[in-house]
Amino acid sequence: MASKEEILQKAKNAIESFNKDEAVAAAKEALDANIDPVEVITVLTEGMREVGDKFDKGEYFLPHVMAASEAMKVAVAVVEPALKAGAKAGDKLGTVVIGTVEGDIHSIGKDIVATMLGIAGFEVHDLGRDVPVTEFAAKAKEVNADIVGSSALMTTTMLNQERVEEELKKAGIRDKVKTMVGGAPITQEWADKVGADAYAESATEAVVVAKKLMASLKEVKGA
Ligand code: HCB
Repeated sequence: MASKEEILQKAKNAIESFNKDEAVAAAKEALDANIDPVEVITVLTEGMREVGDKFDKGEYFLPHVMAASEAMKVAVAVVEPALKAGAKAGDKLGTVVIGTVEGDIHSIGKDIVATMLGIAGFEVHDLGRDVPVTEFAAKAKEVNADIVGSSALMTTTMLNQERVEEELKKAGIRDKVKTMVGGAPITQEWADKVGADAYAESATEAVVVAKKLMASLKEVKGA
């Protein structure tokens, strides 16, 4: 029987070699071997990052990236039910509105963040990708959100995270919500620059950050 490390390596390799069948098989094998689904998602993400790095270096081209994203999607779909099954029942931690900003169709990372927040106990309203900046504020108002999370993967679209902040102010709810920004080009410096309340580097960190934001929101509201 393959060891845990071997199975996880297989899953990562499957993404890096854009092999959907192997990605699905490795994800299933991981679940059968009782490997924590969060660990599986983490290695799949690492695989996707490697593909991104190779794309950056000119070793891979867009069709490779598209094929790798497909492999990532099907593997995540295998693991997701197990992640959800492990979700803690109990009180809702808070309400989150999340989406990838206008002009940006990258959704893999945002999807993982949305899933992990849901599993942690947040009510998540996922607006999808290429979301008009006005929609973040409108949805936040509609569902009385505690946190508005935005994702941006391109230097050109990250500017729209600042516009999300502005729209929340225009809607008169900026002081009622906490904001979290993320995505590959995003940094803490960027979060500070646009006036976001927090930056999260990964989906697991997004959960930690969201819980901290809830605590600070409760302090502000005196709850
Ligand atoms: Co895309 N792409 N792409 N792409 N793509 C990037 C982002 C580049 C950096 C690649 C490069 O040139 N080096 C680049 C952007 C350059 C720039 O900054 N200006 C780029 C480009 C240019 C483009 C197109 C314009 C290419 C073209 O058509 N010529 C086009 C975009 C069109 C558009 O959006 N209008 C495009 C298309 C694609 C796809 C469709 C082939 C595919 C996306 C599939 C999909 O998402 N459904 C794709 C992919 C996969 C990538 C790379 C290779 C990987 C992105 C990814 O999924 N990473 C990426 C290279 C890279 O990022 N280095 C490349 C894996 C996930 C798990 O990581 O960072 O997204 P993540 O998310 C993390 C983390 O950031 C955090 O948690 C997640 C999980 O741990 N997080 C949050 C994310 N969002 C958060 C929100 C929060 O509130 C909190 C935390």
